[in-house]
Amino acid sequence: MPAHKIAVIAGDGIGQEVMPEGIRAVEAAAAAFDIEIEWTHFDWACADFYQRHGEMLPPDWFTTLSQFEAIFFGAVGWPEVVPDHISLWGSLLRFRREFDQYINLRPVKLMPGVPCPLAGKKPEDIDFLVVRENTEGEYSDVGGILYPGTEREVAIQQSSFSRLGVDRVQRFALELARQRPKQHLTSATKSNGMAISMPYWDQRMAENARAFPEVRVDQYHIDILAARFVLSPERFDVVVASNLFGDILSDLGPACAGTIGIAPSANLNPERTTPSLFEPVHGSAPDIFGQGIANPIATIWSGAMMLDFLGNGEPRYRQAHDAILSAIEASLLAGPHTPDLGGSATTEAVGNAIANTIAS
Ligand code: GGG
Repeated sequence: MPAHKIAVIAGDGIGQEVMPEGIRAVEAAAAAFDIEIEWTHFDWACADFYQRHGEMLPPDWFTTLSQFEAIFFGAVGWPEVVPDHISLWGSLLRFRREFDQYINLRPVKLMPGVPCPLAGKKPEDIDFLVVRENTEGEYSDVGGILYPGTEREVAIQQSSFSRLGVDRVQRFALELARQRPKQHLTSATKSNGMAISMPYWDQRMAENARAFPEVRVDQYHIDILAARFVLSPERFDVVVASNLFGDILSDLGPACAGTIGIAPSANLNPERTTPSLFEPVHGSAPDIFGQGIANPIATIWSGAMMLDFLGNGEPRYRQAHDAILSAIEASLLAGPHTPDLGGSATTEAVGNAIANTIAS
């Protein structure tokens, strides 16, 4: 088997600190299951690629990255150097949109050993998937400022919900729900307040759901849905949401499950015509960068999702994924723990412990 070619973009802030641990864990699992990975590193970040070039990416980035099967990504954003909307639109959002990674899959799981901020919840109570639309919706750079600098100044921003974009994410979520024991899908909407896009989202949901009669579909307005995440997370199995709603829910969910520091994500092009991208849900966290205390588990778990994706159904890749998940569970139960989980361990110590467990 030729080696899988993976592009690594550690990016900004704690992305630099967690990525070596992500790679270490994936390498340990790959070695245990006879999988070969070839890593190629790219220094595309705010500091200091943007500082030197005035752009987040080189002109040939699309051709360069197209040669890889997947991208392992850390974090983007360093507001001291460049405003966040410039860095996000200059890199991560370009990957998602131009590689048509239209599914952002974000598992939310209360892991054994992680203190849950919600009273009385057990690991079996919080175990669901957020499927976020990843290429359109409220994430938009269409619009402008009218009458700038005057009293009539007005900012206008348009969102877009295409039939193709809405249908493909809803059908992906329906299919995912169909394959799970509970066969339950929750759709996030706000059709009482957003009078065009969200009724359209709901209408397409009703139409798409017809092809999946086994799946029980319900829908909630985003405000009460957020409240239900906190009050009764056991209600959820698969949750499908637009780009912005999905972004918010997939931070809220992991916060309900103890820490965003362990939340993974996969930005998928399900057709595999372009590379998919795997990254922790968290960002660059300038407030803790440089202390070596960032939790590497979100990146390690994202690496496990990447291995599973690379295998495309091949059992040893699933076993490699499962070996990483077991090692994560062992580390969450017995330590060491980084400060977000109440411990004082370093990023490297947690990464070491997980890699050693995988290799043992
Ligand atoms: N590792 C992900 C990351 O750096 N995220 C920064 C961020 O602001 N992302 C927004 C988004 O996922 O839409």
